[in-house]
Amino acid sequence: MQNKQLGGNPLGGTPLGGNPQIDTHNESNYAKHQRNFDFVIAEIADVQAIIQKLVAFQIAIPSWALGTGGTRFGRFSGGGEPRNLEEKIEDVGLLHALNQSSGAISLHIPWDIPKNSQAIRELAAQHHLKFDAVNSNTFQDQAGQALSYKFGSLQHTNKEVRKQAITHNIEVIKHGIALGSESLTVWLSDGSCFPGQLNFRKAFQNTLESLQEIYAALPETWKMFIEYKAFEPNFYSMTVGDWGQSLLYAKKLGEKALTLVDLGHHLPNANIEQIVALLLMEGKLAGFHFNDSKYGDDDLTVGSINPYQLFLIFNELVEGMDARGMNHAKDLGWMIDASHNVKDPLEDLLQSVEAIMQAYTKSLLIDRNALENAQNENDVVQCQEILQAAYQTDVRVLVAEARLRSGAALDPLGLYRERKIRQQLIAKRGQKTVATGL
Ligand code: RM4
Ligand code: MN
Ligand code: MN
Repeated sequence: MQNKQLGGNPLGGTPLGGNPQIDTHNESNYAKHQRNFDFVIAEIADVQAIIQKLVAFQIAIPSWALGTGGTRFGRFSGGGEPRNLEEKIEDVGLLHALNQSSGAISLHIPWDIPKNSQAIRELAAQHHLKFDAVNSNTFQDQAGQALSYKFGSLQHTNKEVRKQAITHNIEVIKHGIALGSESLTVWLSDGSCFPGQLNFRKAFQNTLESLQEIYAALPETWKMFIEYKAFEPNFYSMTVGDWGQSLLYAKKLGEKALTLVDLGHHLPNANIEQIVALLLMEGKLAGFHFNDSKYGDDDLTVGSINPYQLFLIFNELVEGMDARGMNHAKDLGWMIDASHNVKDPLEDLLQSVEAIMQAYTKSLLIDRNALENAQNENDVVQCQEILQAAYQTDVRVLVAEARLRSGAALDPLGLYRERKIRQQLIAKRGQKTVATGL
């Protein structure tokens, strides 16, 4: 098979259509796909409108998810990991060529500082990628850093430490401006590990004042996403520990500040769908970090543990966004935040994107009028039937049809394996490469 390696993409061709390997793959899978599609559309109203929404929907890929995630006990590289930012962009370009739903990359600074922003922008554009939110990092000390974040960053009792963390965030905004990003995500590990360690009120006020300085450096069109997390690495208190605290900061900061929901950052059994509904109602939902979890911030593949919860979240998202006349694809930030030890990261990301697309599709199938009527009648049984009817529908063929129409592969994971892409990456980059990140 011809492999032109255009733009470093092992699939060859350009990501948007005209890709010989994708075309061949789609031709050989087309007949089966069409049979399934004809069967499913007979049952579904507004199929064309749904497919258009799926085509438009894009999920950003974090630059730190392209290597094998480590735990504090070990890290087992899978081989062929991207060695630099350029190769990370190539990997996301590859994902996007395969599914046409991963059209953006989110950078974590300083893990991925662009040396030449213009060249990086051009490379991303070749792969039809945009730059999503930039992420600051004040949860680790970097080599040569003057002051330590051991006892927090924006909350720190020492003004000099706070100043250093503020300066870092402003630097991150500058990198983002150079790349064409339009939002800054702030996730803080600040908090305390033991009772009495921290004055909660002062920690909040210091954090707020620090965030205010960062907020003041945001360009006009930018947003600040404030991500919360219930515990870890601090195990007694987190200074942005839940959506209430995040919302409090966001309200005090102003219009550009919004709350970011990471699915793995709640206490067990939290009703995330209700949180989402209320944040949307307040116009304060920034967007998502998708992943799945069984216990905590597990960062497992989206949909691998609790796909029904993901569907219920999308139910609230679609209902709430439609109520506010929002554009599903553009008005919230959609990003994956997952990374772990045992899967090929690219396969993992293909699975995550697919799970998100399926949950979104199912939520578009919910009979909204019938649900509203059943809710008004307090017909609880019927409410459940309506949700389940959408959830139990096999929508894989609709997601595949959207891919087909946008020039992506009918079966991205199948094609990735068929073409032995990981082996190609190992041949090019080596077996023992280690991507920057966690
Ligand atoms: C945190 C949080 C942030 C991510 C870091 C790597 O738990 O989810 O979003 O940037 O991990
Ligand atoms: Mn996150
Ligand atoms: Mn996390």
